[in-house]
Amino acid sequence: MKRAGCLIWIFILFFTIQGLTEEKKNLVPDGGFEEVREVLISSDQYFFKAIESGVELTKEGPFVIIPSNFSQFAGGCKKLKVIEGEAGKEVHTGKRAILLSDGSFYLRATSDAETGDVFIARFYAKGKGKVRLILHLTNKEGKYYNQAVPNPFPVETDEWVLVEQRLDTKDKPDLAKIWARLEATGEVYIDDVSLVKE
Ligand SMILES: [Ca+2]
Repeated sequence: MKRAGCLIWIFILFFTIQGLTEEKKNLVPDGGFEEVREVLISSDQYFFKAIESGVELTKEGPFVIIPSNFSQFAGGCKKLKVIEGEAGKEVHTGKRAILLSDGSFYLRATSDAETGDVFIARFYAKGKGKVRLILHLTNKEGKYYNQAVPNPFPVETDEWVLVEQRLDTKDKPDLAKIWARLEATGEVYIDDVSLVKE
């Protein structure tokens, strides 16, 4: 009996370790956009200025609703809206997704990296436009020096489709860190973003 119990524990341990090594960490926190940040517009210079410059955000009274994994805009942006709705319809899973239109923003998604690392971005999209996930690359001196940019993925559908993009850094010498941003032209709904190091 004692031996059988021991064997069971060995099996449990074996499969747990195997599970841990197979599951790769999603570098994007809250990739499903389920958590939001309510920002009081009048007391926040950053979003106050964004609205003044014409960015459309989701407003609720004196607040704007920002995805919790938002870091900063990258250049201009027409719309970044938090969408609420039914899974499989307005949103892919959960209760929320985003709508990104003619713009780009950085996610709170960074990682140490070295030249030759391959990153796989996966997310669901629908709408009409083009979408992609781009990596901002920082060298060993901590300076921005290049980007890993996949071809934009064309979206023209009311159904959620899986977008998968491979970002190879073999031709980017001196790489030390990556930082991810989403970019859309047209109007693209996005949900369930994951970025893993292959
Ligand atoms: Ca979601």
